[in-house]
Amino acid sequence: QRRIRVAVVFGGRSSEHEISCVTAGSVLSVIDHDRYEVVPVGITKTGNWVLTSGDPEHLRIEEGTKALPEVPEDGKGLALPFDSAGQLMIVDPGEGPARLSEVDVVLPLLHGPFGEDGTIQGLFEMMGVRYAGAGVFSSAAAMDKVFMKAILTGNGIPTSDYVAVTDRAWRTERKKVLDDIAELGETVFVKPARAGSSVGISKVRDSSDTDAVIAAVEAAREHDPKVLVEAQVIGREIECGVLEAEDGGIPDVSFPAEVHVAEGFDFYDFEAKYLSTSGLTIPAEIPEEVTARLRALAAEVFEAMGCEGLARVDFFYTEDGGILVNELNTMPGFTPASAFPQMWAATDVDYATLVERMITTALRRSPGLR
Ligand code: G1L
Repeated sequence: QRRIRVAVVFGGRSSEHEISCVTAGSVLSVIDHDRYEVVPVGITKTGNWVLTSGDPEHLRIEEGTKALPEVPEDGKGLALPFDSAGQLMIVDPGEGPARLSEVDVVLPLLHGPFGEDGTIQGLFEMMGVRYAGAGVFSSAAAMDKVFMKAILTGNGIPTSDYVAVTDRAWRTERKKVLDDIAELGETVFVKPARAGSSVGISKVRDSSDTDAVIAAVEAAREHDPKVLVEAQVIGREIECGVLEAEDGGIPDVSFPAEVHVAEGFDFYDFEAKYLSTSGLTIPAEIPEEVTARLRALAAEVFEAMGCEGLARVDFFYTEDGGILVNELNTMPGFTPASAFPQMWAATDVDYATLVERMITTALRRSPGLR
């Protein structure tokens, strides 16, 4: 009986290449090698797909030098042609052609554009290969803050007031757009609609200051022609981890975490940002009744957005007891120190079990039917 073949795809052209490698190292160190045959597929910083080392020793921060891992450019090159049947092939010059479509399941551990925005998910759909996590539409909708707002509000899920600024509206009806933005209240946040990280975001303290709003919208438009302007919410930042249920029932939701954003820091070093749990309180110190409402709402968000596998839902909890959905992340930080695995650890699901669940829930699907 052959082992289940799992391709772990990591690295990539994004600025988060290194954290993707560290994440792959963590996943590969807990995966059950008796049950799974791992195919480590690296994407180099220049975008080449290579069969690379899956040794966790090569995928961690070097002690002493603190050098970050990356996918080496000189790895065994893999060409990615389509064969005559339209199947994408990985050609390994050393060991003959191997098809990525012949793996049983893919774990895409990639950040940002072409990783968590539905594009690589579309590639896997075309190849007829199962993959962990959200599908094409959910991934794309979660990456686009304007579409996400529409889906949440359409499902009666509370979220902050906002104005979507399309390229066309900005060019042809700017006065109306500026009036709508001023209606949002004094302080607003201006963000590119689609952006993995926090680039292009500005805070405008007086939304009736047209020059300041125009400058902020133009700054966001450097990253995306579509911009989202949100009313400021004053509240505590609380998040929950969600897992697709194993029995097809309501999604499972972890205990919540409170995130304490350290003020006065513009820059975190890599370890502080990704590998430390210091900014988290788990479980969040909030009333039991609030915890129950958050967990129910997190499951609703997961279902409204059509998520699969896993997601992290971020909320604001306001002074007056209100709860608003802030963000949805279909590929949350996933090292053992990240919030998502930490919240599950506090809910009695350990890291190795999480990885196992990502594989088994993905294997249960019929490719093409989502
Ligand atoms: F495959 C899983 F398990 F669904 C999965 C995929 C991706 C879990 C978590 C992530 N997250 C990441 O890959 C990342 C946040 C480290 C991207 Cl750099």
